[in-house]
Amino acid sequence: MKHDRSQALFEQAQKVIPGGVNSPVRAFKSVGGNPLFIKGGDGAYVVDSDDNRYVDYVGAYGPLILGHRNPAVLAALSKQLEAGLGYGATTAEEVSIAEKMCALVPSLEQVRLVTSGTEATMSAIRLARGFTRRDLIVKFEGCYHGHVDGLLVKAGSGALTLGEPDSLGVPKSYTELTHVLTYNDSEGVKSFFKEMGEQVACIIVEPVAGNMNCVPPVPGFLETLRECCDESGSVLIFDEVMTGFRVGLGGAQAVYGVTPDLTALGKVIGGGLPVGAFGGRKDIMGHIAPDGAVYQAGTLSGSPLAVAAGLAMLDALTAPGFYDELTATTASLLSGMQERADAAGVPFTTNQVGGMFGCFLNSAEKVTSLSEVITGDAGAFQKYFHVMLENGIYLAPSAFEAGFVSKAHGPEEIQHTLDAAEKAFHRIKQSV
Ligand code: KE4
Repeated sequence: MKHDRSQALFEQAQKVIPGGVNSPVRAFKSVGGNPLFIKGGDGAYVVDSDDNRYVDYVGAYGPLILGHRNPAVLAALSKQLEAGLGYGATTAEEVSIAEKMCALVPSLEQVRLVTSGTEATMSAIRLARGFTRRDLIVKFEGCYHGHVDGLLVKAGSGALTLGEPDSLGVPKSYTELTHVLTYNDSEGVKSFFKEMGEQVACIIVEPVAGNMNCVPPVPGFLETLRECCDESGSVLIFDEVMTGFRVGLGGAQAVYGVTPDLTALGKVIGGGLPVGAFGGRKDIMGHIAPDGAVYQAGTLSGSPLAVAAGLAMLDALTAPGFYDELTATTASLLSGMQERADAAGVPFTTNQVGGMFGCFLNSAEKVTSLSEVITGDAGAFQKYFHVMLENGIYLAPSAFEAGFVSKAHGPEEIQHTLDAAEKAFHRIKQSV
């Protein structure tokens, strides 16, 4: 495959954009080589600036669960374009999408729209602190909740990818209020809360971790967080920016049957347009301005275009059998890859929840912790990534990102992926 145009664009981009990218994980830093410049997408495919076509498992990092340029989403957007782009005022459609989200997501009694996942988690934490009048927060190592100052502590996603899980520019006084525990370590959470619970404003957790690759909760973990928060009066926040409407219609909270007090959402609800949301118990949300004393605002919150796309998405997601089919397609992909890795004698294991998955080049039975994720063979991942890319499969350029299947991925795309995977595993085997 030729990448001359992407190469030229990258050189041009680096002159005017830091690192040549508008988000670090796109930079290919951990896999080597230069980032692709994507010029379009269609269904399960993206096309780069050199007209190379790839089966896409990034899906804009989760939003494109219907695939690129879904006709219903495009129709809703073109209808909205006829009316207007934004008003700085409330619209009937914002009420409709709030009603739909509250009907679908168990914890939502009220919800406010914002413009990114970072804004959603930042607002939820401020609200939890205002509601409890406490300052301490708890997060988990390897979880990423956006680039909120106080959460860039042992964070995942791009922070982990670049090997900088903490960030310069964040005052120590901010991170001293953030306690980092180990994901899936229920006993560790219990002992921390026994000592400090009364001081904790909130726990924020990815109910399925997707920023240290895909690591589902072990049985009892989410229930432990719920119990600890109930006993200590802390607020339980599920960061479902990635898992919301991705792992199931009601999100991870519906899949696992644990209801948080607040939920952060994003990605899928905007269908690829800038959106986020936070919501939950009415007695907590009532503290948000203008009714309450916790301030939160946004010029583009509830953007009519994002809301139009989101409403079209939610309609499609409520179709009977949508998640059964998405889950089955994802499972067939992963079982096929496991077969080919085993046949090649390459250590390989996978995780899956709904239409979200993780592939690990290591020999753990099942990866349940960050420590197991980072034991993965980085060199093998680089080979895997580039052989897949050269064979027309676009994966996230990081061993710490989850993969996403869309409704547009069918048997042809799965077979194409498995054929590429077979080549990748044999390349890894040859280089051992
Ligand atoms: P944004 O501010 O990037 O919209 O959302 C932040 C965020 C919050 N919570 C979770 C669970 C998230 O996964 C994210 C963002 N996810 C990453 C991908 N792992 C975004 C990709 C990027 O940073 O470019």
